[in-house]
Amino acid sequence: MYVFAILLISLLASWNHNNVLYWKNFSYNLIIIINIVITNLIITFIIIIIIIIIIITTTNTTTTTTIIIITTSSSSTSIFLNIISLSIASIVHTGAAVFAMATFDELRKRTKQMSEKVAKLTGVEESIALNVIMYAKNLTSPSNPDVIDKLVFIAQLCTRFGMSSLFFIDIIFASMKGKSCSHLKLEEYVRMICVFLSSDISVKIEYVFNCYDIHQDGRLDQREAHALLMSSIIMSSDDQDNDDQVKDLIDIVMAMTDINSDGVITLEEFAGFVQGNILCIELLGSVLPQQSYVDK
Ligand SMILES: [Ca+2]
Repeated sequence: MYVFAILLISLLASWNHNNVLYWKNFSYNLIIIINIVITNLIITFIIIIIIIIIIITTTNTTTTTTIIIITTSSSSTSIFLNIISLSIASIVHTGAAVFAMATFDELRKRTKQMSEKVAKLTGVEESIALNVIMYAKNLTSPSNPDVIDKLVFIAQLCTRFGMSSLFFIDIIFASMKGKSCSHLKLEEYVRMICVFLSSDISVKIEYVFNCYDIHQDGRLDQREAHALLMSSIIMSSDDQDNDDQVKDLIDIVMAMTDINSDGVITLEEFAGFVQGNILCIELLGSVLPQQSYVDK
């Protein structure tokens, strides 16, 4: 009964799962069951031998009967306990494996969904997105596998992508994580790297615009342009001189991009300008890595 019960549980666990690990689990349980059967056959054989020896060597009928009863009952108890313990071990193993496989399947499904989503958003191939996910997973901590720590993010952008301005790394981080979230999700980090790898210029334009949009209100105003330009230009020792230079630059930028002259730059205006002047994509500061770092 136990043997069939375990076989049935293992078979049910393996059913509908075209997964080699499920079948490994099933074969593992089969080995346990064969082990139970062989062990108990050997024990039964030994008991029969002992009983035959006792019958042959003992003349006293009462003593013989008593020894047979004691031997048989203790051996039966031992066999019974043996079956029970191995059965429980097998059932627990099957349950744990089924749970682990379910988690494994769920993880694989989530990774696949993420790679599909990111590939669609950034225009990179799904296999590239998948590789980036695998790379990014190495950067997370086991206690928080869906989050990229800010210090890791800074270190990655500095060492892996050759960015040196903490101000710009900070606005990239803020832009990728979004206003409402306190931490950067793995998916957002993956999306950022896929933007770096993407050859779709409109994806890059939207990314740059969102980084520049410090207030995250969908438009660039003169305060944002001022903050960005102050951090990008090489400063002279005279503060008044710097401020005048930045104001002049803002005037130039606004004249080029603010088509309806309402004092703010929308994504459409920014995209319209950059599409015609692709080298000016980072006109307010560097938020994309140099191509040599992306090609590595
Ligand atoms: Ca405008």
